Amino acid sequence: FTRAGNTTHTGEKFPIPDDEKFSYGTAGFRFDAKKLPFLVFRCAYVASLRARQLNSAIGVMITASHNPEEDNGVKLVDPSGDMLNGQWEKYATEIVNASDAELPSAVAALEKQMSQIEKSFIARGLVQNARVVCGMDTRVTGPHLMSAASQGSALFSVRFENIGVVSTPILHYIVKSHNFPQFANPTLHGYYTAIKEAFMELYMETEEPEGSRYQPKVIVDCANGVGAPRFRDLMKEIPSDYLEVEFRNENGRLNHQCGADFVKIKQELPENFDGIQEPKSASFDGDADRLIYFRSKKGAEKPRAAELFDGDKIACLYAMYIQEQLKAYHETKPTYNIDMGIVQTAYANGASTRFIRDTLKMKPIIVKTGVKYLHEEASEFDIGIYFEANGHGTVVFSSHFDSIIRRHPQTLVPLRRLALFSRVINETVGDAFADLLAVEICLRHYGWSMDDWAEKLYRDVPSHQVKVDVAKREDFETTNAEQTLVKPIGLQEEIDKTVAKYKESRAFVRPSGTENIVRVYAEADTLENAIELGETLKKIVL
Ligand code: 16G
Ligand code: ZN
Repeated sequence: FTRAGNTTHTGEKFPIPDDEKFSYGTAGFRFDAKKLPFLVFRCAYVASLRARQLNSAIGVMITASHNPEEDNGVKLVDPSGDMLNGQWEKYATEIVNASDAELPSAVAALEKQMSQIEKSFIARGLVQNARVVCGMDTRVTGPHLMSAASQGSALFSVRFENIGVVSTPILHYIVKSHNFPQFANPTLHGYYTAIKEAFMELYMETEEPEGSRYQPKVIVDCANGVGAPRFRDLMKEIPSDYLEVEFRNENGRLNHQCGADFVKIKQELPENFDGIQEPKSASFDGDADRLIYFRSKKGAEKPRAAELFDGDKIACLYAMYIQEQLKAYHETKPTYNIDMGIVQTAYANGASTRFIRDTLKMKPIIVKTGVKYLHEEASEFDIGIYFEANGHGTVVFSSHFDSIIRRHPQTLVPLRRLALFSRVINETVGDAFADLLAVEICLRHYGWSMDDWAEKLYRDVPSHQVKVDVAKREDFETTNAEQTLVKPIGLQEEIDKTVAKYKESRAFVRPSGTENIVRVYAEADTLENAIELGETLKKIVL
């Protein structure tokens, strides 16, 4: 039996099995693209209600990121450019799960949550800033879903702005710029200009040390996604003697045998990068919010094996650079300190966590998987660096940092660097383009080649990841930032016993938040042992 079916923007009835419940996951709603039209249509109502309530711009991003080409997804962006507020994730879930018949009462219930003041603003028509800003990735299903979003917003007469094919971080940036005009011009060009100018100024403030082995060139794997057109646009603005970018994987099948997720999970070179070593290579994912540097692994048995410079390596590079600049500030014995923190997930390579603790003398904070958890925790600091090992991450800066560093002309070079670095970075969310430019600045500052970057920070502990198909991922529950299983009862003890048999080992099992599977992560002294440990744990979980 199915619910009568929900009407899409084209008036079709989309049948939904009675027991199917959609939930707003870590990446919004994400499914086979066939299911998406009515979901996007409904999400656009929610976005337009929130836009009216706050008299602000709200973002809608149509993307399924690194997932297969056939999938698509939708997520909402709050006026600050951050991810959607948790309470509104619940509202979105209620609206999306209502049948056609239930919809008016679900919308009325939502409107009832608004305060009297908000309602009176709306009643008096004081909603001139309300708008829904919608972007999409390069998937063929994007334009149809864009029209679903446009018609969903039209139901509440909220202004709709289609910004076309953009990366997810560009959409976040433009939403923020609409609401904070001093931040940047709220257009694609505004984004390019702001990042380019900050990069070029910071480049001028960077001194390459004598004997530098830095090479100003990167070969970029665009995952056949949005990085291809949009990073090309951005790089047209930056002279090639500052940085030369060679583009690969621009027009093939999206995320297929390429892209940051492929490279990270498989630890393998993407298509069209056979045997590549120098100068540097990097992969974006399909919507360009992840960045992984890599090169061909020297002396590896597998011919396509890749050595990764993942989110952890990027985070540590940033941390080292920022710490050095910040030192100059604290040496002036200022009245107010500027604190700095670093946030990771359980997937962070053990060696990176040790490097942060022992060399940088910082206390890394470990949180649950999902950008919003990292972002939230990083926002507690004046300078909060966060990265997932998969290459998603950024640096966020507090208003305290703003008032001390960013809003004043600085005489000290390290402080000018900090101010500029904060503008190269896209604070709203991890941004592969901005992150790549920031990495290049750090490498140039230290005069490092890939060899240097590999050797001077730390060596990764060998790791292995496995997916396990289970009947119900809900049977698995974790605690301790996902590092300990509390359900099924007894399983954690068995995992612990197995892990104890390996040297330098660490492992955890957690249910995926995006697929109906359980993931196993294992580290050990050698790659063979990490693989063996991972596969043994898989058998235990099954
Ligand atoms: C989503 C998350 C990403 C996380 C991944 C984990 C956002 C924007 N994206 O893609 O941060 O690493 O899910 O997937 O939050 P998993 O739960 O299937 O392992
Ligand atoms: Zn992505």
